[in-house]
Amino acid sequence: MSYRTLTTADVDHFLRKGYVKIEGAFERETAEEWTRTCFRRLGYDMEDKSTWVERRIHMGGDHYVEVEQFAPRVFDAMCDLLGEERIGTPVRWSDHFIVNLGVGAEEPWQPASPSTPGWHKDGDFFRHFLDSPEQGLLVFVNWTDVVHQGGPTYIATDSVPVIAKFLADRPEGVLPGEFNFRELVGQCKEFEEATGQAGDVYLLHPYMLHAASQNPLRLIRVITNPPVHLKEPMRFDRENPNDHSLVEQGVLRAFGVDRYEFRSTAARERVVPERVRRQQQMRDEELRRVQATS
Ligand SMILES: O=C(O)CCC(=O)C(=O)O
Ligand SMILES: [Fe+2]
Repeated sequence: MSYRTLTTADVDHFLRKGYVKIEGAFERETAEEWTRTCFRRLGYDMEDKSTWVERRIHMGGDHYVEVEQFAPRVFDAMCDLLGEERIGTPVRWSDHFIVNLGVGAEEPWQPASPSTPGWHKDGDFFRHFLDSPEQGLLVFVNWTDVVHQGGPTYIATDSVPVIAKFLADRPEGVLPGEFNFRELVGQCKEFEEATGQAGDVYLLHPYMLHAASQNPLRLIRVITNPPVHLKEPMRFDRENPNDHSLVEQGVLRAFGVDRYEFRSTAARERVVPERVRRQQQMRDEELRRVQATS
């Protein structure tokens, strides 16, 4: 198998640990520009913590870039993981920033463990099946440096087999609110911190369990998590097992087989999360603020 950008070691790491990290995917200056815009939108001063009203902010957004132009190596890696012809278009990133300015700074710092609050699999907008096309990859884009004790997202790097088995046992699908994430992460033993520099990008298996972490250093931590979606549901029973994408192979590996037949027994379903309504409201407030200062 030949890949555009991933090395054999990257592929092996993705299959074992469920993610690859692409370092220096875009310029630090660009990341800094986006972060400055983020703060202007919030109405916060980057240099003055007393202006940071909220510690954790999930912003809406309306500025989009094409990943193929913005971060070509990441686009190539996405193609390596999924197959270019299977990726839903457009493949874009936006300024839907997820900001951590000091979550849990007053409490004693806790390393990643099953008792970390907030473990989840992304995808609050659809009924989840083993083969769901809505989330082909989980992505973390670093717009700032992200360091230990500065709010790196915690990841459970042995969660892919746990989620694979959970979803395989539920052909009727699982609504976002129906996962028992505490019980699921309780089966995991390997935890890492998704640290990195501004301009680094993580591409993760869509089943990867992850959780926000504390930021006792009160550093500015800005990321986005734009999903990549697929044109068609995943398949685990392709005629030629070599045609399975690396994401599909990650699932097959969990079952210890070359092929697996999955048939959903309920219709795919979209869910409108409360988050979307909240983000629209926040966006309206930002626009008022930005207009008032320009
Ligand atoms: O803020 C973080 O570190 C994680 C955020 C996250 O996972 C999410 O918003 O889905
Ligand atoms: Fe998430």
